[in-house]
Amino acid sequence: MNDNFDIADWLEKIVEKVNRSLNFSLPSEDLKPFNLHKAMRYSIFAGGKRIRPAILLASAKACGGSIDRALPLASAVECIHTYSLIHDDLPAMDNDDMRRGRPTNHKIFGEGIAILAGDALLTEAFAIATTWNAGKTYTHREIISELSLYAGSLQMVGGQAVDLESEGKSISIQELKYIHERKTSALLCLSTRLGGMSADCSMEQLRALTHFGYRVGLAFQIIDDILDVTQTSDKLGKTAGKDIKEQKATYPALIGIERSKELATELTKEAFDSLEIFKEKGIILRKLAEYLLHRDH
Ligand code: GRG
Repeated sequence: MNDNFDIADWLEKIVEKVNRSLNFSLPSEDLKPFNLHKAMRYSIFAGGKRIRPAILLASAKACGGSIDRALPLASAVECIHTYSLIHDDLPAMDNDDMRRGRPTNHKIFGEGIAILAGDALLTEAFAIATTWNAGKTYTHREIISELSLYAGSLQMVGGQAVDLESEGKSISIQELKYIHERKTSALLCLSTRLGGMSADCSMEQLRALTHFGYRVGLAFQIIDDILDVTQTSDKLGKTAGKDIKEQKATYPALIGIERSKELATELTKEAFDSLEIFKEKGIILRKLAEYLLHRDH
C-alpha cells in the first residue's frame, strides 16, 4: 500500500460492506412492530457517511486485523451514532427538520416512535457486538465495557447534557472543548479502540489509537462547526446556519473561522504523529484524517 492509496474509492467499498452488515443485523420491516422497525431502518439507511465504521475498520487494518472480523463492531458503533442523531433532532433537544438529506425521524414517524427507534438502535448495538468473534486478547466483557463507557453519561450522553444546559449561555473555550470531546471525539475514540481490539492490538497500539481518535474527533467537530457557517443545507443534508441562528457556542463563533481551520489542521497533524508506530499499515487512517479535514459536507 502506498501514498497513492485512493481513500474515496476505499470508503465507497466500506460503505457497501457496512450497509450489507447492518441490513443483515437489523430486524426486518416485515417483523412486528412494523413501524418501529421501519423507523430504525429509515434513519440507518438514510445515507450517512459511515465515518465511524470506516475509522474502526481502518484501525483494525492498522493493527494487522481483518475488516470482515471487525464488521459487527463497526455496525454496532453506527447504530449508536444513528440513535444519537435521531434523539438529537427531537424537539426536546436540537429540534431539527432535516438529517442526512431527508426529513428527520420524528417528522415521519412521530416523536414517540422516533424515541423508541433510537432506544432500539442503542440496544441493538450491544446485541450486534455480541456476534463478534472474540480473539485471544480481548473478551466481549471488555468490548461491552468500551461501548457503555464511550456512549454513556461520562462521554457522549454527558457531552449532550452539558450542551443542552449551555443553550443561551456564553461558555468558555474550555467548556466548549469539554462538550466537543464528549459529543464527537468519544465515538471516534470508541471506533479506533474497538478496531484495534478486534485485531488483538497491544497496549501501546491502543494508546496510539486513542490519541488519534481523540484528535481527529475534535478536528471533525471543528470542521463541522465551520461547515455549518460556510455550506448550504442542500450540501450538508441538514439545516445549515443553525448555530448562528440559535447563538450556539462553536469554535468559529469563539475564535473565528481562520483560527478554527488552523486548529483543525494542527489537531490532524498531531493525529498523524500518533500513527508512527503503525508504519505503512497506518496509511488508511492517515488518508481518512486528511479526507475529513478537507471534507465539504
Ligand atoms: C442524543 C444522546 C444523544 C447524543 C447526541 C451525536 C450527538 C450527541 C448529537 C448530534 C449533533 C452533533 C453536531 C453531533 C456531533 C457529532 C457530529 C458532527 C455528528 C454528525 O456526524 P456525521 O457528519 O453524520 O458523520 P452522518 O449523517 O454522515 O453519519
